[in-house]
Amino acid sequence: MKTILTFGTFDLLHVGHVRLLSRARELGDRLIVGVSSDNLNFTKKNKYPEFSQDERMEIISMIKGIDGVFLEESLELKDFYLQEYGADILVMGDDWRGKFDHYESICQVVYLPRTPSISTTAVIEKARG
Ligand code: C2G
Repeated sequence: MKTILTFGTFDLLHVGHVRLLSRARELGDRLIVGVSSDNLNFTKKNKYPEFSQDERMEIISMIKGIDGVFLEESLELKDFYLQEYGADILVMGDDWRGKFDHYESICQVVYLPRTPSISTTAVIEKARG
């Protein structure tokens, strides 16, 4: 049984997010997703997501192939989460390439290519007109 862990905000869920999750799921038998908390986002990006952490967790938990969802409250707790959920592979989008290599002492670390030309920011801008 191979467990995959990935992390993200997943605000205004779009096809880039679900493709990443689908490719992550194919690398193992079980996919657990750490959804970044509202406060973690504020710390990282100086703004709160459009959808609350409870809404984002509820949406992610309904996606086919997702076996568990938890709240990621700090970027520095990744080693704790990886051990807590028994991760065999940490999957991140390649915008984070190199940033999590030090977790290779705990599990394999894989960076997957992002889907080009789509982002939450682009969705917001498009909707605003
Ligand atoms: N993603 C993608 N293609 C896009 C947009 C996003 O593959 N066009 C991927 C990202 O690379 C990431 C996941 O979808 O793996 C979630 O993206 P974000 O919500 O932007 O996640 P982020 O804010 O980078 O949070 O602990 C790390 C953070 O929680 C990551």
